[in-house]
Amino acid sequence: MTTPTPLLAALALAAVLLPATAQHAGMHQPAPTAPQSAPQPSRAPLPLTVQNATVVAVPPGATETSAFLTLRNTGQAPVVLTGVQTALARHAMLMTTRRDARGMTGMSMVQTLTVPAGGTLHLSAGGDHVMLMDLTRAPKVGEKVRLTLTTRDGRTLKVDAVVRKP
Ligand SMILES: [Cu+2]
Repeated sequence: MTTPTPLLAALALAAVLLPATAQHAGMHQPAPTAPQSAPQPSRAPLPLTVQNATVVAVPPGATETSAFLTLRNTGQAPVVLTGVQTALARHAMLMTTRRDARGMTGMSMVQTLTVPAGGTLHLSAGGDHVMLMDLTRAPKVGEKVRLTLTTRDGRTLKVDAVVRKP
């Protein structure tokens, strides 16, 4: 006996509509392994400036946190972020937060986030953000945490984010 299609549809819908807390507790998938790009010393640096890079301080024993920053693209082309890595977390990923038709907020992993040409991408609480899962240690308030962002064209941007209380 095969499972009826409506059940599968309902399960898929439930997965999409889970609230943010449930997403953070259990729905995160391990980040896909980012392709290890070879050193590219001759590539031009990314036309990005970084402001307010923050890792949110969490209590001892916490297993995950978020990182926020503002990226400004001074270039003529969009910059597409495809991943993030840090020694602070075994899994780091790009996430977005959306409000559904019923007003429920949920977050989901996304493959890319784009900094528009001449524009700004705000990574913030309640919006697009970086998720740090399975922390390797407790971040200390005031310390700097290195985040390495990867772009679709294989370049990287190293960001030193400061651990701050929310
Ligand atoms: Cu998240």
